[in-house]
Amino acid sequence: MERTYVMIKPDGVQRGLIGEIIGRIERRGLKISAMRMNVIDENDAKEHYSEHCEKPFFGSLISYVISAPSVSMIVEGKDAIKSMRTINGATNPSEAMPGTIRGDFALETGRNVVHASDSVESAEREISIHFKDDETNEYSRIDEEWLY
Ligand code: RTP
Ligand code: MG
Repeated sequence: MERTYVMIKPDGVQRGLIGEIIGRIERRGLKISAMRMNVIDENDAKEHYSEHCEKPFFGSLISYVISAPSVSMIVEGKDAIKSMRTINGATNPSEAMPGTIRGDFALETGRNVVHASDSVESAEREISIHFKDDETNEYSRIDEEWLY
């Protein structure tokens, strides 16, 4: 099993899309093992997006991500990293397929509703930025035996 870090960004929270997004993750069969709503600390946001620190959009990306509360989650399951990226859709919503979160709910790259880690290394790095070890939960989903 793999785990990944998922964020419902401030626009997703402010547009009332939390339930919609969590519903899609749960219905797919992925398991949410940690979840929190908070305004992300500015230094944590900069650390989270450090790969983009030289990009022209870095400043606006950081202000956007800390502009209001976001929802942070650890999501687990088979190929969780790739599956979550597929559920989210392309970074630029105009290229995101209908049926994906970005393809159904977004128009702008700078307001694209959700984040998910892009590799095993990114997932572990991002989880350690946003969660302490004792914030994760172990439990069985009742449908696990049909999913796997
Ligand atoms: P994310 O990290 O948020 O899941 O998005 P991603 O992997 O699909 O895309 P990434 O390249 O990592 O970009 C991170 C976020 O930066 C904003 N962005 N703005 N040209 C632009 O103005 C631009 N490019 C990227 C987006 O919010 C993107 O999700
Ligand atoms: Mg990314």
